[in-house]
Amino acid sequence: MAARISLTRYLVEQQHKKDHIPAQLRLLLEVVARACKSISLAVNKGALGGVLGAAGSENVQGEIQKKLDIIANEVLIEANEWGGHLAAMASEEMDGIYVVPHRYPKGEYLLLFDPLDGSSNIDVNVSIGTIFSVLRMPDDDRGVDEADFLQPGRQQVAAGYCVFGPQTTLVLTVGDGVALFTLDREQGSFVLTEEDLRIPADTKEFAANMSNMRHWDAPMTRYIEECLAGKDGPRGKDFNMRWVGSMVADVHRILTRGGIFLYPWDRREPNKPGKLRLMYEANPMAWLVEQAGGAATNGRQRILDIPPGQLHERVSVFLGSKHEVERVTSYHSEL
Ligand code: P6P
Repeated sequence: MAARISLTRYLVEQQHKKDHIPAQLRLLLEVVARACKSISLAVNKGALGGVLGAAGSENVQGEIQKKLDIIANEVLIEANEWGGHLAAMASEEMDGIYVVPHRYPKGEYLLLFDPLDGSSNIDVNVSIGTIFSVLRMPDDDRGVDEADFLQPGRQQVAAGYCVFGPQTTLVLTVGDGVALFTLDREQGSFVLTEEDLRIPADTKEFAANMSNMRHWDAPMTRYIEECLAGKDGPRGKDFNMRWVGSMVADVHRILTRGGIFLYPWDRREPNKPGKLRLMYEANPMAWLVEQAGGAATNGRQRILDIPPGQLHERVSVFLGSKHEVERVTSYHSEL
């Protein structure tokens, strides 16, 4: 049996390979992975840990916070604030940025996260996860503020997610492909189980919340109707549909076997470009997908090129198998 490569060894080897990961970034990623292990333990306790149900508060998005949303957010803050690798953090669960307190050393990185994506699935034991994105602090000495976070996704230096499902898996890119690690609970460490995930350019599987169909605009409706028409329709093949309601679970399936994930603008809230958040959901997932040979757009442009206007802004998301993303994007440009 091949030697089991731990996350630590993988990161050290990436660090030595063309000096690809500075030591501070390696430390950051190991700390985030350790925090994900702690979150996984809390998630796995479920009702036995008293962590299910609502927390009795709302987040900046106006969404009901679950107890585990807050627990996961606190775990990530406490794990990362003292190490000297970060200047600040931003989270779906916090209105403003969290600047590393003066009592701790500051580093050159910014960490953004959705601490527990898919919260609506927590109480029904369906896969959920943590999504994270790492940016570098701009080179200036004016201190850190929200504006430092507003960098396009192509500026990321690392991105990943952890799925808390039948296995606990960590998926990570530092710009050299996409690696998959599976948590070995006996060892208590993440072990490399796939070192170069690739998304097939074609697929027969789409992920969309079909209950929103009557609210979609024409390009999205056209794309889905053609899929539904199957082999007798313009696509000449039958499609399957999957929708977990957790972006991490749907994206993990796509990174593992291909597919296209679609969460478009819809007319229920016409002033919002979409439901998903650019900075800590779409950007990290878009980079992972591109690093695995897929594509990610907002229907008009590459997600990673979108200049952020605000920390919690939303975006339409079409990501996955390259040829399918190109097709649905071309339908938008025909408008
Ligand atoms: P809907 C979870 O709340 C989330 O942000 C993503 O993880 C998921 O893909 C999407 O929303 C599900 O949205 O409208 O189907 O509940």
